[in-house]
Amino acid sequence: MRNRLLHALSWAGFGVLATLVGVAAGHLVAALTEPASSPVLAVGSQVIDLTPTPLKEWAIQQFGTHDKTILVGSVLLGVLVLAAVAGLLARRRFRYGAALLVVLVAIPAGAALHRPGSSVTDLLPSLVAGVVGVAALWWLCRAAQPHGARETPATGTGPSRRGVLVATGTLAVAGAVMGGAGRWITSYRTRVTQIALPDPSDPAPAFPTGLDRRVPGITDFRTPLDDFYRVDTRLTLPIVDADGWTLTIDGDVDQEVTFTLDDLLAMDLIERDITLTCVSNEVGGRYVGGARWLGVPLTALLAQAGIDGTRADQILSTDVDGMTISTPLDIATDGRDAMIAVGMNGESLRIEHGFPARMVVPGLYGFVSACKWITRMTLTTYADQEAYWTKRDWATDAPIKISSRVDTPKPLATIDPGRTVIGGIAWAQHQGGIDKVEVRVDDGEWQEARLGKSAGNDYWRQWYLPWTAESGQHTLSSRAVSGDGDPQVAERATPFPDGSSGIQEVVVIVS
Ligand SMILES: Nc1nc2c(c(=O)[nH]1)N[C@H]1C(S)=C(S)[C@@H](COP(=O)(O)O)O[C@H]1N2
Ligand SMILES: [Mo]
Repeated sequence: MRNRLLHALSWAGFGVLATLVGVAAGHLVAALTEPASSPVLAVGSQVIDLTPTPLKEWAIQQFGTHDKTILVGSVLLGVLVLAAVAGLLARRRFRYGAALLVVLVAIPAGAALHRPGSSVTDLLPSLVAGVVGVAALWWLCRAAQPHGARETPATGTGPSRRGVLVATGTLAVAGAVMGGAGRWITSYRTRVTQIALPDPSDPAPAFPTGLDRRVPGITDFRTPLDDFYRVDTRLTLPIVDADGWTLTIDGDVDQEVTFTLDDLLAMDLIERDITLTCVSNEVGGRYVGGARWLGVPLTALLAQAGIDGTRADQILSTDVDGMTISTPLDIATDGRDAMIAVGMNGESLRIEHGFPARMVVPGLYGFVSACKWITRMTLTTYADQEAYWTKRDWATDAPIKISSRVDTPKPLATIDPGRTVIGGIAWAQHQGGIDKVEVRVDDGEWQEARLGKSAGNDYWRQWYLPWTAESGQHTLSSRAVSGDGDPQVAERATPFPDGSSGIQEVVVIVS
């Protein structure tokens, strides 16, 4: 009985091993061609695109930046369960198992073809995965049933233990090598590339000193690139060649124009401090970051295409892979510092932040303004064309809501009684910046916090309040008022469809 179970398990294992080797081979081929077409990633991306918005929001809230790891892990787990079944089928008849594997690869093949901007060559990784997987399964079957026996006797040592060991060992090593090589090649191809950035013709003023040192635990006044949040629909970074990259403006314009990166770098550049915020940020969340951006004013580019007579009400931006983001044209051209950015904190953009160029529009959430890896801006109407998130029922007009966050003490921290500091950050981009922040301990009065220096109306502001902590459990809250005089809205709202609101409550233990 026990022997039988072990036997069945080892066949399930054959299916899993054969599939893993196939997936690794597919991953390697994808790394050399188009990383996003790797079997598991292609399926994962398809899942992202098909997931209903509420479920996606739930996953982002639940797993934060790990949501993608968990997604890929779940897809892989599902594949491996089916792979085990394929192994069990192969024990009866190799053909059955092989057939299931072929069905299994058809899914990523379809998904890879379904990606925007995909080509037939994107089928290659899935094809290779299928061929290698089936071949590996065949080898394992042969090793386990050298005489073509369909059913091995439940007793006895089983045929060719050595053959099985050689096959499993070789396949495991081959799988690991191919998988590792695929990873390495992908990370090599998406490594940081620096382009020489010219000086801005319109530089930002000297950056004020923040409270970074004075208030331990407070958010850096300028977010280091390594810490800057990243939100996008991608599972892999795109491979963009700066030399071949172009940005085209088309649609309802006087004339279509196309810029190379050198064209952009030769134009007058502005430098601005702007705080980016994601609509998926919950009150108190981490999807917000402040940086110094270098770029070409959007209006300078639009002027070259000519938009005076346009009937367009949106700019539909398209990225290297065909992903689309809409931006209200009137807001983008109302005089604010909207730009096509090529630099961030004095460096060229990191790949994850849109290398070589992206849009930045102060005051609008990223999903309606901050298209990364941008290649096209189409002047069109909301009635005519829908962007990725518009199709998923998100708002099209989405100004960033005034918000504040307690950085220190951390939620559920245990701190010593006595003198300490409550500190954090608040933002009201393009609404006059932050004028006032108030802090409340438990049910006490709202007390006015001290503000750090201002880096402009489009940038967040640090704040702190000295506090004498008494033993017990306490709830800390903050609320902000914008320079335009509007208060942070206390009424709770979820991120969907146009951004969260509410007052954060941080519980700490003083003992
Ligand atoms: N091409 C592309 N651009 C994109 C996205 C995306 O998924 N694809 N996500 C947007 C969202 S939702 C946000 S909040 C910002 C985040 O920019 P960051 O990752 O540089 O912080 O990028 C925006 N630009
Ligand atoms: Mo976002």
